[in-house]
Amino acid sequence: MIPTFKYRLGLVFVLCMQLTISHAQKFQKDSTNTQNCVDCCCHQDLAPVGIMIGHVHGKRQWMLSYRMMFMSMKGNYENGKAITNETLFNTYLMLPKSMTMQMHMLMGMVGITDRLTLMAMLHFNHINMAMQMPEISASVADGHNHNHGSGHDHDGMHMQSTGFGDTKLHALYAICKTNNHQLIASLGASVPTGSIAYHGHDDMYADSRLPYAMQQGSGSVEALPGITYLYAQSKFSGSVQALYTWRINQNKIGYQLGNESIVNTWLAYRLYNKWSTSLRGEWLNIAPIKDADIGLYKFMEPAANASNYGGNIATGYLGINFFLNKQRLSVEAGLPVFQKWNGVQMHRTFAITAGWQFLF
Ligand SMILES: [Cu+2]
Repeated sequence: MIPTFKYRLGLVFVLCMQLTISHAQKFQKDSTNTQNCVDCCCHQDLAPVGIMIGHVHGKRQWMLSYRMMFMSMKGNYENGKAITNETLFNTYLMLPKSMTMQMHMLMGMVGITDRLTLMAMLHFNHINMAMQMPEISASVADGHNHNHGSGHDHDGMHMQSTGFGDTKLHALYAICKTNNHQLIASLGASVPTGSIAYHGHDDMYADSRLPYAMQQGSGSVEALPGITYLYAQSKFSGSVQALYTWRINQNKIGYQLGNESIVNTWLAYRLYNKWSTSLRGEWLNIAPIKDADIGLYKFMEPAANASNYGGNIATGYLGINFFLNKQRLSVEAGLPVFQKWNGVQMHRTFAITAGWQFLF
């Protein structure tokens, strides 16, 4: 199953690239002059706010943006099927109840030339996971006592981490750029500024690192190649995009988060002068974790087990943009339409991103 799936993944990637290139080549002929895109894509950027790489700038054109993303997860599933707590407590000491993730992203963008744009992005995250224990362990002194004093109210147990995530730097180059079309090759690097050594508090992982999902960074240097095709006119806009996160090295704790592939496609339409709306489909594949954090007891809870990571999710999004001179306010909400994760994991329930963007 796995090689076939990877083969299909590769095929989609190549097809996507081929399609965008051939489509863009058709219009390359029109691009006798590479005009600034002031009036077609940047100034009136119809792209949904969840899209991080969407366009290149004209020379010396700056952009500053802030985004806040909220994501929630719930329930326990094994390879896509719901699984009862009773079954899971045979293997794990604790179980997650729900998880929320809040990400704040600050981004700066500048056109170096009419074709080359540089971009930097800072992340600040707050991750929270609510936990549950089997009913009995509050009253019975069981065999696997793990740093718990007795008499805690386990209902309110949770773990959380807050801090800066990894910093991403991107170079975007327009292979083709006309009034209406952009074909952008992008290459980014992720600098591992986010902590991978967050410890727990109180009675949750008090003397140990929190599990992988609770850490702020990957700890690895990442290469972020991508290709984006953008069609933009004043009333209508659309895009196809393929992005990859290649985690190059094992981090200093001794594991390596899985590589990620994203295929994005969106359409946007201007409703009135100041409003636009968008529809987006996103497919995300995350590869499993390589090796493990040996400081974690893997039967503590599913997130502490490195084999419970990675999988696939397809998400549908609906977005709104509001334009005010050179500023843009946006919201985009997403619901998963399909998800299947490796091992035991929670399912994503919804995601919402709000953002402000300023062009100068
Ligand atoms: Cu921009």
